[in-house]
Amino acid sequence: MASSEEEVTLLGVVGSPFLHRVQIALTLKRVEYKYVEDDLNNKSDLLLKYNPVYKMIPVLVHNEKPISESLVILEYIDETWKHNPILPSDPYQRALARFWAKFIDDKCVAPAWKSAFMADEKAREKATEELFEALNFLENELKEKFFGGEEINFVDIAAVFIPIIQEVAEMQLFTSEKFPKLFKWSQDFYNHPVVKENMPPKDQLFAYFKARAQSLAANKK
Ligand SMILES: N[C@@H](CCC(=O)N[C@@H](CS)C(=O)NCC(=O)O)C(=O)O
Repeated sequence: MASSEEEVTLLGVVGSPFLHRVQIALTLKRVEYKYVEDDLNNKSDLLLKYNPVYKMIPVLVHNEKPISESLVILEYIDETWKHNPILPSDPYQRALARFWAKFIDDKCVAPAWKSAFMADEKAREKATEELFEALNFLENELKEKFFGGEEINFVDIAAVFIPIIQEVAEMQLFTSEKFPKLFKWSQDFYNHPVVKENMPPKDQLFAYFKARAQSLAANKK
């Protein structure tokens, strides 16, 4: 638990998988925090002040000190509130967890988004090809119920956008025939009580993705 002298504030936009990563970690650690919803079409002064470099949510503000970038925030949370660890204690296993979380950001996030929401069919097919190539690695990495073993860890939390997009996209990202282990993981992870507690209702998730897709398409014109 965060002590009563600690002030923890989280800036976000409900529906953003990057925000939900941080919320899942805070819930796992049972850290109480104040949530502040931002508006990406009209960013708050607070967001611009706390993340002037990327101007992106999520931002965690701990006792007035801002931290940005969801994976960096997860590591900060794990080092600050040490109970219920989300990174393994063994240095090699920690390095591997960081490797796969970075791989998810570098190789899976953009193709998954494009494969689910791009209007152009050719671009969508290309993205799906890239995504499947990347997901194949994750499928082979899944040896137990979760990437973290019997409990969810850093890599599971990083991969939260997979079940989210499976949930909201008209066409699922992939089937159980294509990636059986990942498919089961996606369902188990989404139904984990801590994850469930932090997931907005489907219509709210859907509204977020629809608005983001429209705003990204408008910015490209
Ligand atoms: N690498 C960042 C990505 C965060 C991100 O993409 N945030 C989006 C919302 S999902 C955002 O704030 N976008 C603001 C903008 O595009 O202007 C992280 O892991 O925190």
